[in-house]
Order: sequence, then structure tokens, then C-alpha cells
Amino acid sequence: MVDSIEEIKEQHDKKMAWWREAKFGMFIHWGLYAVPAGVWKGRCIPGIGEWIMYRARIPVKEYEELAKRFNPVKFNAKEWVRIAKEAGMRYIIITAKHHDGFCMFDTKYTDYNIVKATPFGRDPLKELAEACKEEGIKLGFYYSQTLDWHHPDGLGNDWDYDPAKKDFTRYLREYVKPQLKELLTNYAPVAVIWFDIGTPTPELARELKEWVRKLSPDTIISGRIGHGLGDYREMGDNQIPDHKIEGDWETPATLNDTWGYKSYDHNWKSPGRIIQTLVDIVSKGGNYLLNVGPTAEGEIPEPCVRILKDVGRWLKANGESIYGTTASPIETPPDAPYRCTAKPGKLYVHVLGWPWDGELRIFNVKNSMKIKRAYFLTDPNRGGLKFRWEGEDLIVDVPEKPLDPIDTVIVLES
Ligand code: JFZ
Repeated sequence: MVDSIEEIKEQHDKKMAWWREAKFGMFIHWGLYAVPAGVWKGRCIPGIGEWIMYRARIPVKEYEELAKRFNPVKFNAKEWVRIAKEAGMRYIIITAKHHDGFCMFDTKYTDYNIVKATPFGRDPLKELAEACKEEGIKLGFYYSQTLDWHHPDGLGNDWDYDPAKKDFTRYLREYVKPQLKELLTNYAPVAVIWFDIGTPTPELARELKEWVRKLSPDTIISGRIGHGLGDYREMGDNQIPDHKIEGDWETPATLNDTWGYKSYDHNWKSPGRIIQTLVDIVSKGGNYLLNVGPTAEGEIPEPCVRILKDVGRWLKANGESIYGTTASPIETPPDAPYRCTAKPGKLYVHVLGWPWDGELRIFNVKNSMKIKRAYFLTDPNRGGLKFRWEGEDLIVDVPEKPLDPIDTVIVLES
């Protein structure tokens, strides 16, 4: 989304170039909510883990006590970046401040932060920024600019505070904007500011956007700043469009059913499902921001590490068909057993369901490209596959078994 205030198309495209190339990022929801991990006073609290303060209506004074127990001594920024890189993820977005208002970075605007209020006493975002720089991974920050259940002027907490007495504009100007300046200055270069929920009014959203633009023109602003002012469109949680969408967009998604860690949520998606979801999203023109919720000890849960390792293995062999590709140039029926991504002169056909009769029918190809060759992406000799036309459709002869049961990529070259 190009903003009429400052960005001309060339400037916007230059800023978005790395993001459009990257396709796959790691979302990290990490904060005090990892301490209760979905349980409060012996009761399992339903819903996503980072909302426990809201769902259990925990008074600020009680919730603040969690900070004294938050000591993630196993946190290792280099290890987290290694896991993301091995998974084939090109950027990381981590919660700097979620709705509970706890700041995971060193800020002078409240002592309610990980450096001052916990026995840990370190700044994990600073350590992560250094590790990302070393490894060439882009780093962005999730920042809850609207909901803040700790700050008296933040929105959302009507069990400690009287909503009628809140002054949100004061919160935004005297707290949010100065903290954004801290993040954009002390942790530069910040690749993305991932706003959430939307900003109450278009005027305040525009004020926030102008503030970020002024401080860090190359920082991408997420769609959830609201009012169509983001640099790209953010889908709903785990929402994948059923067709191609023009422009830049991203699906934020969970690996299980929560963003913040819950000790009893083991509903992990399989590596195969993650790979096929990535392919589906990229074939429609989007990015896939896949979440991990580290524990209160500072570790990414072992099942996540295993799943991401498998995803990375597939991407290591097939990354050419994902990174830097564009959405499919051909119309593919939603129930087709394949998805397509593209680069100039190449169509990557991701075969997700292997044909039983030795023939793969690819619909509506004839209008978009003249095919000279067809071959398996992972075939080192790139030996040709036989194919013929049937009207607009291309029929490719394929062996009885796929090369990869999750996604075998066939390249159609013009
Ligand atoms: C928000 C947060 O409330 C949640 O805790 C998590 O951080 C998630 C990534 O973002 O949840 C939302 C916000 C917006 C939509 C859905 C869930 N939406 O617009 O559909």
C-alpha cells in the first residue's frame, strides 16, 4: 500500500524488495504470559496464551508479580536465529510489547520491562538484534499500539481502570511514540514495525505512520496499523485467501493453537502441512509469518524445532521455487492437486497430490507461456519430462511415485 504522504512507487518498491523476496518469516510471541503458560490459580484458561491476563481478568498488581519469576536463563539469541535460518526463514518479528504492556526491551518510559523488573536483567531484543545482524536475518518488532492492559491510558483493561478516565491520545503521544523512537533508534536497523489490532482513529494511525517514516523511512509498517495505512495487507490470524490477491500481503500463523506458550497445547501442525501452507500462500502472492512461543526458561519448544528443521530441509532443496517468486500467473482451480509459483521464464508446479494414472494435468497454461522444457527441480541432471497439450491444459507424464511425498516441484521452462 503506497502512502500518498511520502512514498513514491519506486521508493516503496525498493523498501519492500527484501520482504517480497523473503516469503517466510518467524513470528515470536514471548513475554510474561509464558510464566503461567495457560494456567492461572490451578485453572486452565481457555484461548490463546498471551491473552491470559484478559481472559482471567488478572489485576495489574497480581500480573506484575510474574516479572519477579521471569528468569529465562536458557535464552540464547544465536540459537533462536540459527533455528530460524535452518528453517529457511528470512526474517524474525518478535513481541517488543504485547497487550499485557510488559516491555521485552530496555525502555526508560517504564520500569515494567525485562531489564529492570526481572531477575534476568538482560535485554533479549538487543541480543537478538546483534545475532540477526551477524546472520543476515531481518529483525522486526511486534508492538501493541492500542491494547495495553497495564498502562492506565492504554485500551482494553476495564477491570482495573475506568475506561471513561482513559486518555488514549496522551498514551499514544507520551508513551507509544517515545517507545517506538527507542526501538527504531536503539535496535536499528528495524525491518518491520508489526502494529496490531488497528489504531482507534485514522488521524492517530496517520500520526503513528508519519512518526515511523520520519525516524526510519526503510522500516516496513504492518497492515494492522489500521485504516489501510500499512505498507502491506495483514490477513486475519491463520487466514489464507482462497484465491490470488494482488499486492503485498502476509498470513500470520500459529504452529499449534496459541501464539504465547501454553504448557498443554501440543496440537502441532506437521512439517508437511507447514510446507504445503507455505506453497499455497506464496502461490497466491503472500508471505507466511509462522509463530513460535518460547517458554519462560527462554527455549523454543522442542517440537517446534523439529518441525522447522524438516521444513528447512525441504526449502534447502526447493527454495528456488519459493524465494523471490511471484504468484502464479495462471488460474488454478482451488481444488487442483498442485499450486504454481513463478519467475521470469519459469513456472514452478508444486505437486501436492500425486496423480494415480501417470499424467499430471496443469490447467490454463497455454495462454501464459510457451513451454520448451519440463523437469524435476531436484533432478540434478534436469532430465526432460514428456508433455503434450490438450486445449489450454498441459499434460505432463510423471512416474508412479513422487520424488517428494509432500511437494514435488516440476519446472516448466519457456
Ligand atoms: C492479535 C493479538 O490479539 C494476538 O494475541 C496475536 O498477537 C495475534 C497475532 O494478533 O490477534 C488478532 C488481531 C487481529 C485479527 C485477529 C487476531 N484480525 O484482524 O482478524
